[in-house]
Amino acid sequence: MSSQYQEHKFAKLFEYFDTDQDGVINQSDLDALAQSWCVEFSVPPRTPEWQQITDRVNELWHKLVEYADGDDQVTRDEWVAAALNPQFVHDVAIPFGMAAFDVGDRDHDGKMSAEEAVAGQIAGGHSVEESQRSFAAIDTDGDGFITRDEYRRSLEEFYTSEDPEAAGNALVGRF
Ligand SMILES: [Ca+2]
Ligand SMILES: [Ca+2]
Ligand SMILES: [Ca+2]
Repeated sequence: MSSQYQEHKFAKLFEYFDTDQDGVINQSDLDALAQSWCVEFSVPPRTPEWQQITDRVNELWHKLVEYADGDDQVTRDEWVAAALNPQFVHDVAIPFGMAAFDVGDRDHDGKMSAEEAVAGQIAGGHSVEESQRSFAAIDTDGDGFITRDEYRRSLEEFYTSEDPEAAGNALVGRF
């Protein structure tokens, strides 16, 4: 079952992964994504953190290929089908989202401050306004930090909720 709303939402995330915007995700798109994270967060090449980011992104790529038709590119339809698959969401998408959270948690205190979150979102191509809006939605208890639990819940909502007002659906901004 899928709704047009969910397909729109996943299509927006597809654009994020398709870094060269040629309409398919290749390994080179994800390499470029890892690279842009490292630049944004000033992670020097060949450090343990750099290795971790590279490994997680490679893992995402191999899993995506497994869930798609196994060739060396993932189309928008293949991506949307994967995102609608609860097993993919549980085994691949949520762990990857949590790895991204840990990269963005620059001071490693297990929480995302507004400053950390907005930096990460701008790296993802969002405007400051969009980023602040999604921060406020995901920080459900309004204490000024997004905890790992709040983030995990918002990821789960993002992949499963068809309610445009659900906090998790603020993750990719407006669409
Ligand atoms: Ca591409
Ligand atoms: Ca932090
Ligand atoms: Ca909070």
